[in-house]
Amino acid sequence: MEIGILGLPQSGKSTLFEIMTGVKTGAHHNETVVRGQASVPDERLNKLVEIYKPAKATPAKVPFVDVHAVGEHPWDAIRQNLSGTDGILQVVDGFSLPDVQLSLEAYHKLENELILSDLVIIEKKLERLAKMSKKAISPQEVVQNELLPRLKDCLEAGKPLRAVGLSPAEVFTLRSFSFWTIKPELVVINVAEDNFSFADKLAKEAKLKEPVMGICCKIEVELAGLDPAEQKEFLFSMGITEPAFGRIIRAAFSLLGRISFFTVGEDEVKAWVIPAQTKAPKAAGAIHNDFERGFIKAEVMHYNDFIAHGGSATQVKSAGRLRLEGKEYIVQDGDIITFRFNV
Ligand SMILES: Nc1nc2c(ncn2[C@@H]2O[C@H](COP(=O)(O)OP(=O)(O)OP(=O)(O)O)[C@@H](O)[C@H]2O)c(=O)[nH]1
Ligand SMILES: [Mg+2]
Repeated sequence: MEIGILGLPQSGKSTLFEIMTGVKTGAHHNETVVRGQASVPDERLNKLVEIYKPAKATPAKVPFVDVHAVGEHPWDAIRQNLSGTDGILQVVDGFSLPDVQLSLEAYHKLENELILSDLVIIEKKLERLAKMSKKAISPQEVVQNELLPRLKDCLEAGKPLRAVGLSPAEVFTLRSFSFWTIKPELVVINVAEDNFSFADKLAKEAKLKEPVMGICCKIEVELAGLDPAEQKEFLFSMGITEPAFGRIIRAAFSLLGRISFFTVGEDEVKAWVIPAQTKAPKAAGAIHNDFERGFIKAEVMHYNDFIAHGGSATQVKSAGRLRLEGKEYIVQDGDIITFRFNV
């Protein structure tokens, strides 16, 4: 799961990227994209670490990409760089222009550039297909040829492709195009420190289909520089319950349909990110290919059961809540799993 951070120039993308990943972009200012990893804050992982006291604790990681778009047609140049990106986070300047209409215009300005960039791709492909002989067109292109006109209509109406309501199979057929606007999008309004309610106000008035949330990057930067005790005090004094970091990651998880499961032991307690509805062997494959290849069974207890039974796997077992699951088991958010495999 990788998330690309897009936004108009000087909207606060790099600031947000640095808050999320800790990677300073200053050293990479000549590069159009910079990659980094955000550690997923998860109270459950902290609790498991408290109980197991492992040598190593590893939170789940979510890759983010900071994008610095310049020039005439920047999006076409960046498209391939972000082809593996699962979602887009658009940062909108809500601090220098605390006016709903102006911020919305800023949002749509970038959105329209992305729509236009996708449209050019479709037009080129349709032109090429029209010139090809029937025999030279691959079966996949036949499907694309049927789909693309519908997508073109959508873009020409000023709507992103995610508004078309494509099936997962159709999205799969179109993956080689790396369309911008087919990706799920989270809108993050970068608000001024004295205007927290601005994002809610914008969300209410704009009625976008995409989820909207507010963050004050300036405050979050200050926050990141404090130790945990000072952070708590600072948050309390600002009337904030938690750093925006956690809210953004959770929103991204829900937008992209991701869940976490855990592996535990004396050596390491670790959280893993997988798509919801993943079957046990595939989840095992997130750890190691051999685990998937040689999958036999998954020994599963749910985090909630584990905590309800005093953090004792033995008690979970005697209560009959430790399950042995097979290949068809769909891993649930909060599962604690030991994989049995044979290679
Ligand atoms: N007042 C205020 N300024 C901010 C905030 N967030 C970012 N800035 C300022 O806005 C400017 C741009 O921030 P960046 O994070 O570099 O923005 P960017 O979108 O990465 O910019 P480019 O990569 O140049 O397009 C910097 O001077 C920041 O200090 C904020 O929440 N409040
Ligand atoms: Mg930047």
